[in-house]
Amino acid sequence: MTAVISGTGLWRPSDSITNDELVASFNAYVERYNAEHAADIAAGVLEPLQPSSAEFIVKASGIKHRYVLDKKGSLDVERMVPRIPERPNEQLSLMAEVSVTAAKQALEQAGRDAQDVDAVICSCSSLQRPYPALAIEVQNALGAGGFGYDMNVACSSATFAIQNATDIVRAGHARSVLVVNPELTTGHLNFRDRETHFIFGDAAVAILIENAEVAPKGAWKILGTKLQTRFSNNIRNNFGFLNRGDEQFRDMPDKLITQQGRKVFKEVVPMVSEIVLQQLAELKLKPSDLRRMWLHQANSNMNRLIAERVLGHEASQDEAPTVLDEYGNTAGAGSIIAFHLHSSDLKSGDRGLICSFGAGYSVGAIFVQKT
Ligand code: CO8
Repeated sequence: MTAVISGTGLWRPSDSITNDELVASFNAYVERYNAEHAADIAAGVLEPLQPSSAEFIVKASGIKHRYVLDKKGSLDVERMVPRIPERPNEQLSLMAEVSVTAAKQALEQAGRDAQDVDAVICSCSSLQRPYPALAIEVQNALGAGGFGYDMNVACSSATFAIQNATDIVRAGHARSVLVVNPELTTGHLNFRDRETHFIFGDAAVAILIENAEVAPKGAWKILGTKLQTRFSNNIRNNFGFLNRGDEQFRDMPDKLITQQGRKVFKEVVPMVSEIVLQQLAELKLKPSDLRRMWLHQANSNMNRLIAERVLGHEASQDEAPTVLDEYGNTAGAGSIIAFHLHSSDLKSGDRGLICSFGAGYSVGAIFVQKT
């Protein structure tokens, strides 16, 4: 049985932050911190904080701008945390709401109703709550049937869920599986950390995976998938339900994302390019058979290197489109945003690669062909 991607959808917040705005807020915080701790800094017992710079951010990452849930709270030097009012249990939760918006677009693109959906997978880097599953809330809000469950594979959340959905369709358990990937990353971003404050943005995507027999023309046949993980502490978030058992460490910065960016860069680039090349060979395809690569959107220099190692030449924007300049790193959603915004011009028979990489480490490669 063949599985296809028959629709995708995208939600993004209306608030956004430029690098200059982000750096102005961060540097105001640094100035204030250093002034408040001037005596300890002068006595050599405390290191002064260093300012951030918009030039560094663009050069090191390619990011110029990001969409965020709450600009005011994120930039307010008194707070530097998005303000996200809690909702009563009777109201649709925020993550379900943004997922439903993206899902409706994906269904519309595929010409489907929610009643056609037999399963929902909600997969993302940070789930809003442990249970009931967000996927079941989305299933209920849409009026879909079947079953739903949540999963988390950090930046590879969407691609790993596509593999799950493909397996469900191939096994005959469902004809249409909806994957939603709500990445509200700023809830877990430390806007006071110079190393990471500029990296992430918020977005949600949805992908409809269906049995090819019921899918519309123009859907993307899934030619092959490859997942790989290798343990690393270089991207880590220690937030979890056991934290409340140790008040001393409960609110420490390691309960937000921390990373050794340089190490990640060096270790992940070879890992991704090797997996893609191996899988191409297994599918009896050549790199030149790939019309386009929709790569994870973490760092433009990283994507340039990966694309070059796979294709054997520097990739153009047409071969490997970038969206992170506008969206920042939206964790699992990045490669799907690139696919959603930059795939409609491809023709029947064109092949491409959706590829994620991130914490874990985790790599997900989905090879597709337009029908
Ligand atoms: N402004 C100015 N200078 C800075 C800044 C800043 N903001 N930050 C660091 N510097 C300084 C450093 O201190 C360093 O100074 P020195 O040379 O004196 O030590 C210098 O600039 C160079 O720093 P780096 O070596 O760290 O700079 P890099 O060129 O490596 O760039 C990056 C840093 C951009 C972080 C880069 O390494 C990178 O993008 N690496 C890959 C990271 C990656 O792909 N991560 C994947 C994360 S996604 C994921 O899986 C997580 C999912 C969870 C999502 C939810 C999160 C909220």
